[in-house]
Amino acid sequence: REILFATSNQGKARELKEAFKQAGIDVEVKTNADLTNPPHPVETGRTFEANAKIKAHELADFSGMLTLADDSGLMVDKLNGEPGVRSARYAGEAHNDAHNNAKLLAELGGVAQNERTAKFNTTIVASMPGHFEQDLVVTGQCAGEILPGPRGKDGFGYDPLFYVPEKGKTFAEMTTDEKNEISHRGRAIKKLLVELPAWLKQFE
Ligand code: ITT
Repeated sequence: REILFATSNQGKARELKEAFKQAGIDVEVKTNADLTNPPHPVETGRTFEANAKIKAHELADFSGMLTLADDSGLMVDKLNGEPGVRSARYAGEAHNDAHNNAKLLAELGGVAQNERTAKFNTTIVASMPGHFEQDLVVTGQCAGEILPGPRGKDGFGYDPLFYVPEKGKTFAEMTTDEKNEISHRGRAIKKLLVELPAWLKQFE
């Protein structure tokens, strides 16, 4: 059994593969990197769900495979929820973690630590080719704070700046398993794995 995870982000792919492995799910997870000349969906939606559907549908049509897509973002309270759905292109279209993190720190310059609260959201869509009206949608969130500087070497994206008070660590100071236990993506994947078996039955 094979499933396509419609992502070009290797950090997301690592986390999903690890979560599936931990749950004992015996499927082979492919990503865009395993396809020849895959399309590059333009994320024009105004919500995580809309953007996840754009990615899931384009790649399901292209591949003919059962397809998952993940649209995620960081919402910072002091920045009125920014960067939100624009998290990947916060510092400009050339999607670069270092520039995005630098911009986030600059925007929060001078803001006291107790006002640097934020949360991550992940929305995952599962799409069966030809049955997009029956998409499965799950979400997960995780609350934390934006540190004044990076901590940790693991993870990806905004992870070195995202501190989880209950754990006393940033996401970049956690192993993939530790991050999955509490993260927005880990929580969304847990819901997905609960709902997927019944959802799949309708296509048998
Ligand atoms: P795909 O669309 O190909 O899946 P992407 O990186 O463009 O990959 P998004 O559109 O969902 O993904 O953009 C999310 C942005 O938020 C991007 O800059 C990520 O680096 C960042 N991000 C997402 N999940 C994250 C996480 O768990 N930790 C840190 N940063 C994360």
